[in-house]
Amino acid sequence: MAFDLSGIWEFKLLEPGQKEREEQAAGKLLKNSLPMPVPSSYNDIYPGKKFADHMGDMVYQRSFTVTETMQRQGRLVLRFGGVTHTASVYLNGAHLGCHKGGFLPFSFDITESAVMGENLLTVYVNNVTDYSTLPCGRVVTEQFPGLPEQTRNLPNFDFFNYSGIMRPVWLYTTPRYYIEDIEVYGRMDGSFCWNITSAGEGAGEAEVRVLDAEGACVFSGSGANGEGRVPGARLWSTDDPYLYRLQVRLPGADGGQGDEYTESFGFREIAIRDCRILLNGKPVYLKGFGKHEEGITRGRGTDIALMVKDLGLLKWIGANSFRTSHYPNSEEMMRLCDRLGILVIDEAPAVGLNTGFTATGLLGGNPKGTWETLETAEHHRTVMQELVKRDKNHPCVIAWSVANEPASQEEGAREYFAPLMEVTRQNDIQKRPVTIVTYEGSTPETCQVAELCDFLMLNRYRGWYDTEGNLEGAAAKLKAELEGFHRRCPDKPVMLGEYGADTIAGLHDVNGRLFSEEYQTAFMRAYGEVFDSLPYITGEHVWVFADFATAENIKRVDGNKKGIFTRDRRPKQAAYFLKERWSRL
Ligand code: GCB
Repeated sequence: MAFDLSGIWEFKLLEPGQKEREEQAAGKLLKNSLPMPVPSSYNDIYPGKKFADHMGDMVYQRSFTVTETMQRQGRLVLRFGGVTHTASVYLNGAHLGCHKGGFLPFSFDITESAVMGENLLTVYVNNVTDYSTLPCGRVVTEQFPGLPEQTRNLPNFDFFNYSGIMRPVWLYTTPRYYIEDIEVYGRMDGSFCWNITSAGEGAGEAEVRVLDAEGACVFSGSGANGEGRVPGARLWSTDDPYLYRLQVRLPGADGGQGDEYTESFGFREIAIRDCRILLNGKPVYLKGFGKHEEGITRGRGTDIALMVKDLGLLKWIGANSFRTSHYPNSEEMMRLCDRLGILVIDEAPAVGLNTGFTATGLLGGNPKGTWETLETAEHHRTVMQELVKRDKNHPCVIAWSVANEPASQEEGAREYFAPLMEVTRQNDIQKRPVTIVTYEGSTPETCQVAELCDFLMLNRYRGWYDTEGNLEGAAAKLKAELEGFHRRCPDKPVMLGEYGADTIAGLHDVNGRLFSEEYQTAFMRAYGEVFDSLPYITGEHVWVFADFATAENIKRVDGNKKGIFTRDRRPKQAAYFLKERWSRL
């Protein structure tokens, strides 16, 4: 049985130090609370800058009912899809545990702590980003004449620090002997392997069946792990995203109720050969975007209508892929991409790992060496494990991105990333390609991590942050850099992870100047011509799918405007250029 705890929860922002006092009363009803939708980012729900930009703790609360029927099932589990960035969870005043990392799921077995009847769930959330969190940020204290000290949390990244209970919360039951995890990998020749982790009181063997899309059984076997074959398996691809389902049944202990779970998967292989990414043995050229998971009102809160719409627009424009920049997207999104045949580069929330810059680019960074300063290594390792664990079975996931734009040119970058690349590969039975998305400061001469990557994903803004307005010069610079990386890593595919220009929808200019729709189109054309002239370029991801909210700063007019679509998903002129280009490629 599963119960969706989405809905209106009680909510309150907390002042520094207040959480510690309030936690003593985690079993009591909140006083002076506001209604708050879950899932949603809390920030844009009520007016007030203090509210939206609140730094620190907040508390969410709701109750739910446990019935005798639910208790009879065996176990009760509470599952959170994502709470940004840390959560501390209480049930009926008892502490269940904490989770750090805002974009990956976690759960608690509440069989013992839940009571029959009404239960009170209280969740303390903290949204601070610093040098120990992913993404990274900085807490700065400032003094102004005659005023008390002010503290602000500056993001080290260029997107609004939306937070709260942003993904669905579920209450579900399992029997006492239950399926904890399923891993399944289908290959091109119709062979597949499975690994089932069971837990709890029981010892029976799992029964395994593979069902095709019509529900016909095409394989049956048994055991916690094994190998099978589906003769003539229909491959999963972008044109024909055919999904099979692995149905797992675990017998009940002592004749009791058994557990059952059905996991979708596809038969498909990803490989890299001769500067190409191969899908089912054939080169695939990646066309698409870096994409934020966000929109008006609910921020980064799960919005299934927006997800379906976005993927519809992605198909409309002729794209076949996107990167979940700069954090894992929701599970609902991954399932949709499986179903629609969209290729995903699945990125960890590791952005801002560079003490030399801040998102505003104005306040100056911390001049100390990044890799001596950051305290993220252990957490980053856990995040990579959690990410692969969550997304391992999705055929849509073709690669992992361990970080976006770290200080990869600084001494210490190789030592920081080598074990993370290793742990990612070790945890993935599919051995998907792994990359680190790098920035302009990390050149063919200075980059410390290129050799660690299976393919190179480069973010470049020639013609925007430098050489602005001069697309001829920008293209020449871009080409020289790409050639430099190819000389350094002649066997690795190279793709653009980001390139783009801020564009105000509706601003037209006969001379195609900066910020106009004409400039964005010309920018895309100039970059496209460079890619077309270099045979080892294996993909182009434009920055960015749609305009999005950022922290307030004078480089951003109401957010980042590099979208090919506006924030309300209307196409800018460049969308038609890309649609035409991508339909040809
Ligand atoms: C980047 C970042 C991305 C920014 C983008 C920009 O390099 O990876 O997060 O939003 O540039 O528009 O400046």
